[in-house]
Amino acid sequence: MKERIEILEGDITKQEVDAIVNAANNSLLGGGGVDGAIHRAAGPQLLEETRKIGGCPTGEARTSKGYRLPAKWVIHTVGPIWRGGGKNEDGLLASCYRSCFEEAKRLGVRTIAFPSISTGAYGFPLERATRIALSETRDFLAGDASIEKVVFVCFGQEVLDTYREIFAQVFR
Ligand code: AR6
Repeated sequence: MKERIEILEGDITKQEVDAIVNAANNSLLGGGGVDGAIHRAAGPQLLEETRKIGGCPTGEARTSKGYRLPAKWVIHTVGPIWRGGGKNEDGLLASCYRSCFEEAKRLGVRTIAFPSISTGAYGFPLERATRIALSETRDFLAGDASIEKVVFVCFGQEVLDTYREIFAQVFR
């Protein structure tokens, strides 16, 4: 199963995969961070489509086309804002990953790339978020044969180092 996971440093908008995941907000109308980068790279048609979708609750996912991106699909998910850990942040973040995998399966996606959801503007502690990302992925892949590759696109060295370290623990 390990072989179906790739961890790399880079820009998610450049990934040649079937679907990329966006760390969006409840409005789905764009923002900063990876959301801003995805909207810029996809072009204005993405916003036209997400406006029609009309928002997304925290912990869920909604799909649009990728427009000018190499990826065919963008799966928009809304991670929790970190409020100290007592507001079900862990459960909501796990739900984001599960919802994205369900969307991917429904769409027949074989390759999917994730950013580090909630760990930028939303302030979720990086190690804790990474453990959730990788264990949800392990649990999903254990029961699924349709997804061939899951790529974790790490923005910067700290994120890359953290993913490598937690990967070694989760896939021991
Ligand atoms: N490719 C991959 N990862 C990236 C990229 C990129 N091009 N750009 C940034 N990251 P954030 P959040 C990393 O803040 O915490 C937006 O305004 C970034 O370094 O993008 O879920 C939305 O509209 C970090 O590691 O998402 C929401 O309002 C990770 O992506 C809010 O931010 C997530 O950081 C969502 O906050």
